[in-house]
Amino acid sequence: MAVRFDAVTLFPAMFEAVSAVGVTGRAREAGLWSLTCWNPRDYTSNPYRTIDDRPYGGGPGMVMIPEPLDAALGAARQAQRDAGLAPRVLHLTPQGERLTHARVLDMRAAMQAGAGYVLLCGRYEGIDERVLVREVDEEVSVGDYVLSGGELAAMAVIDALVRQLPGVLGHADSAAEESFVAGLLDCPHYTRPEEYRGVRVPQVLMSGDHAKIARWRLKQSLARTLARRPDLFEAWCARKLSKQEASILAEVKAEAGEAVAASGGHS
Ligand code: 6GU
Repeated sequence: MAVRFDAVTLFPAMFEAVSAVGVTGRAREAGLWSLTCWNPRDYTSNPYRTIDDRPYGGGPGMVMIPEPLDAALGAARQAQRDAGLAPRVLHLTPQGERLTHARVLDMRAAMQAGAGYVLLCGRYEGIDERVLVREVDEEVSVGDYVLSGGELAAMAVIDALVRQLPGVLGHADSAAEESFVAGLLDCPHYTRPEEYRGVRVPQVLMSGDHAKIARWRLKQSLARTLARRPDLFEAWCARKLSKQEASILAEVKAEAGEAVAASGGHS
């Protein structure tokens, strides 16, 4: 199944990063996904090719004007319909819902069921609200900070989704991914040399005992998640745990408790 994205953007050149390079670049060259950019500037009707104007009510910054955006969106939607897809318009905005692994999998499912995504990338202070109300199906943010435009966020969506398509990652990569898929942070990784600047690779990783290695990795993941992302840790603990998971969890909690006690309750 080939996945198709269309991006409405004033800066199509930015998307070369995700289209041409690395895992996503190779997957695109292999025909697993495609991207077509639609530039609102190409849909302006005035000689200055203006795409923004001052906000009603005053204030700093400029707002993208409706007509060229609507025309670019319409062209992108039509191209998707011509390709047999049902277009969904995804607006990248800090006002959107946070992008999560679960959301990425929902988008993949929609695409596998025949949806295409039109990624609407704003610039300046934003897009005229009347376009958003009429045209947008979903809104996504990539975090609580402000980017200069939706392009980097759109590329984050594309990258995260393309990685989840069958045939994109090799076997080793997919295995490495399992820990975050399980809702935990990843464990530490090591490669040669065995000792680097006085620090040795943990002995267990050289033992060849795969069950023991898996147990160690899960314990590392849990300890890190507890320390750095208590929200994810709570959610993981609330699942139904296997005997082994429960036993590792008990160890991690005990050791975290000891660490707190040893610091006199200060972190
Ligand atoms: Cl989706 N867009 C912009 N402009 N800034 C953001 C963002 C999106 N997500 C976080 N910051």
